[in-house]
Amino acid sequence: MKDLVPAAGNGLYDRRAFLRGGAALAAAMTGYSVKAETLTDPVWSNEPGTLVPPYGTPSKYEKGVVRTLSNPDFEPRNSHARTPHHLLHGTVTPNGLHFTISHGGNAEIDPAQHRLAIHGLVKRPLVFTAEALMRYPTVSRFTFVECGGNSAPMFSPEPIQASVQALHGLASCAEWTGVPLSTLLEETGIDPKAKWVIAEGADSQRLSRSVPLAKIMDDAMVALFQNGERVMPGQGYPMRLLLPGWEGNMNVKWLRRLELAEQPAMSYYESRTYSQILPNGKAFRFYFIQEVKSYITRPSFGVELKGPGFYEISGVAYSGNGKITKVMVSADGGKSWAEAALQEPVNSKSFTRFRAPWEWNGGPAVLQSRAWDDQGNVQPTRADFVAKRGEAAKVPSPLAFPNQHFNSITSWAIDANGGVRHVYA
Ligand SMILES: Nc1nc2c(c(=O)[nH]1)N[C@H]1C(S)=C(S)[C@@H](COP(=O)(O)O)O[C@H]1N2
Ligand SMILES: [Mo]
Repeated sequence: MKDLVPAAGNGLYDRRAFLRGGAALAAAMTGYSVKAETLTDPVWSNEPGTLVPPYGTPSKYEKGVVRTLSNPDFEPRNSHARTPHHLLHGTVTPNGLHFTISHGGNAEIDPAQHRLAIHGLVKRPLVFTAEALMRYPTVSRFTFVECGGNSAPMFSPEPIQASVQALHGLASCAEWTGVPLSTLLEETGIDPKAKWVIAEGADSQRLSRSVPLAKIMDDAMVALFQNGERVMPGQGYPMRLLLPGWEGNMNVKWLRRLELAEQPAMSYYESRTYSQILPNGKAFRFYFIQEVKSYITRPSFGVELKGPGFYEISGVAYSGNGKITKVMVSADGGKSWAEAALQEPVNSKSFTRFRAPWEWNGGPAVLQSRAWDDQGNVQPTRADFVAKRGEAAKVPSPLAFPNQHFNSITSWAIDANGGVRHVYA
């Protein structure tokens, strides 16, 4: 096993073991295949298969891979669904498992009736149908959407024993295709007085948020497609505003109106729900960016170890500021760190999959990940984060956020049986 070079304490190997591949990893993996036995034909090899449906769904054996719902009885109120990160892999969230927050339920929109108006401080106000938008040049890009309230359970003074889905399930990543807003605003023309764009949805909430014009011109799009198919009802069918890397709430779904204005609207969601009241009584408004974050998805709570030996530690990292440049992984609660391998391509403002080779010796271990982005940001340690932003039970600092924009480290403690507990380390 000479190619397996230790990179940090408690069994972490150099990530280049994955690149060297072959011999070293094969040696480390010995013993994980099933025992040699006579291979027989199972029943499915002797019968015709089932018919191919027009729209495919996952295997019936994957029934457990579903979102968790905040409103399982479908009462007439808001409704949230969380992505099962611990049961997924790679970097793309399947459409049926994309997290969803719909404050007034999903609007059911007939695309032929839907209109998007662009007006206010423009030279020519315009109204578009979905069909008209399809005639414009489109762009595709991967990006994550994350609710500002994602990871809120991490503010608890005691670590909550729950899966990555429960802790961090309000973030997902997809390939979005649509029309850049800069294209549409070139056509409407922009009055030089315009500084903000107020976006409004067609749902019963008429959710509206104010977005700086500079962001709209930079990389905002009216998204029409999600992972190749039309945007899902829960993601805003037939069209949504997509603001890569910015707070989920601003990505207005069922988008029907964009008004260019000199001032922000101070709408309900920007001045109340998604404004944090600080201990000094002031509101922290317009917290736009979802900052650099990462978490290990396997092993994790509910994804346990089956005996000592070799494991791939794996998780997702992302930053609303740009690309992930580095992820470090620890197996000893942050005493020592090894650099993880990043799966190419690493896309800006997108999920990035990281992996680290690890040999569990059966003893105590605390697994952590920590991410860096290309704008020089680093994911804060829990101690730093709590000192700056507070923790529900502690006397908070003047910058304390009661329950939003948590981006510190998640720690998984492995017990002697391979069980995984959520700890603060
Ligand atoms: N019109 C409208 N847009 C909306 C919402 C909504 O309820 N109505 N929810 C917002 C919130 S709080 C978030 S976090 C994101 C979630 O996007 P998703 O449901 O597509 O994951 O959509 C935002 N856009
Ligand atoms: Mo949200």
